[in-house]
Amino acid sequence: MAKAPKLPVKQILDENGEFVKGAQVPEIPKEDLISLFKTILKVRVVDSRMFKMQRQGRIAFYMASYGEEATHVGAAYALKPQDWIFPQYREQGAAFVRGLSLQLFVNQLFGNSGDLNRGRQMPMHWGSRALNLVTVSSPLGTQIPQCAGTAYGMKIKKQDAVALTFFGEGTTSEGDFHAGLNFAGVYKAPAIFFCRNNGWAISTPIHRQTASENIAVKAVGYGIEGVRIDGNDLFAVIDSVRTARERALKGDGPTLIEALTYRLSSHSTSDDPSAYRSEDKDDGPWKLREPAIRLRKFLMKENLWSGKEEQDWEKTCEKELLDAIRVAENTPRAELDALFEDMYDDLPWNLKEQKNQLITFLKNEGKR
Ligand SMILES: Cc1ncc(C[n+]2csc(CCOP(=O)(O)OP(=O)(O)O)c2C)c(N)n1
Ligand SMILES: [Mg+2]
Repeated sequence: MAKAPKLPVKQILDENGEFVKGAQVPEIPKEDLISLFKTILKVRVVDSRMFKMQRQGRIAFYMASYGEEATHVGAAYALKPQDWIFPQYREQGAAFVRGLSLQLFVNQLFGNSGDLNRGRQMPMHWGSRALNLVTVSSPLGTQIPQCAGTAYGMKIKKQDAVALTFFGEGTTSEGDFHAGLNFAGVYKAPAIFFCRNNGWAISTPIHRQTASENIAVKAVGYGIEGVRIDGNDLFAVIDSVRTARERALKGDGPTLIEALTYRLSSHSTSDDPSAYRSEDKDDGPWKLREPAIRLRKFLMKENLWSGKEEQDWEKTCEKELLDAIRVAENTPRAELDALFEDMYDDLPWNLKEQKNQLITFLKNEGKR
C-alpha cells in the first residue's frame, strides 16, 4: 500500500483556553472574538429552541450543529463578503456571520410567504442570493462541483473572490466530491473545500466511510493542498481558511481542509443516536472538547467575558428568536401557485394548464 504523507492536526487554542506553545496566533480583533463567541451561543439558543419546536409539531424538521459551531462560524468569518459560500446544511452559524437575519432563517423553517425560497424546500434549506449564500440542497455533494465551477468562473473573470463549500466527511464518498476536487485541481480554481469531519454520517462512523488514513490526504490525489485542523478550535479554523484564501487568490489553487470535530447532536430531529452510539463512551470525551468551553475560558482569562454577560446574551437571543417565531407563525403560508414562478419567463403551455388546474382545485376546496 502506498504511504500517505503524515498530516499533523493543527491546533492553536488548546482545550484549556491556552495558546499552544510556539503556535502562530492569527490576528483577530478582540471585539470580533467576542462577537464570534456570541454567534456560537446564538446558534446554540436557536438549535435548542427549534429542536423543541419540531417536537411540538410547529415545524416539520430541524438539524442542530451542537459541538461543531466553530467550524462554520470561523470559516465564514475568515471570508470576505464578495466570496461565495456553498453550504451543506449544518452550517447555520455561517449564515448568521454572513448577515442572514434570524427572521429570514425562521421564515425558511416555516416555509411561509416571508421565506426567500417561497416555501419550496424542507426546513434547513436556507440561503440568500443577496449574501452570496447558495441555498442548501438535499442531495449530498452537489454543492462541491458547483463551488469548483463558480470558483473557476471567478478566476476567468479575474475577480478578487473565492468560493468555499462545506460538506461532511460522509459526503466525501459521493462521486461529486471527486468531480469537484479534480476539476478545481486541474484548473487551479480559487476554491476552498471545507470538510466538517464530525465522525458520523447519520449512523455510519468514519471508519466505515473510507479506507483512507484521513480525509485531507485525499488532496494529494488531486494535486491540491490538504490540511488537517482541530475544528473545535476557532483560531485554527480562521487561520486555515485565511491561508487557503490567500493561496487561492495568488493562483496556487484550491485547498481541502479537514476540520476534526464531533456531532454532539443527533443527525436531525428524525434520528435517535442512542440506537448506534454510546453517550458516555463515544460522545463523552468530545463534550469536554467542544468549542465554546475553550473559547469561554480564553475570553474570561482575558477579562473579555463574564458569566453575567453570557446569561444576558442568551436571554437577548431567546427574546429575538421568540419574536421571530411569533412573526413567522402569523405570516401567511407561501402561495401554492408561486410554485410555477421564477423558472420561466414565459410559462410553457403544460405548466399553464397545471397552474389553472391547481387554482380551480384550491377554489373548489374553499382555499381561494
Ligand atoms: C445523495 C444523497 N445520499 C444520501 C442522502 C441521505 N443523507 C442525508 S444526510 C446524510 C449523512 C451525511 O453525512 P455527512 O456528510 O458526514 O454530514 P453530517 O450530517 O455529519 O453533517 C445522508 C446519508 C442524501 N441526502 N443525499
Ligand atoms: Mg459527518
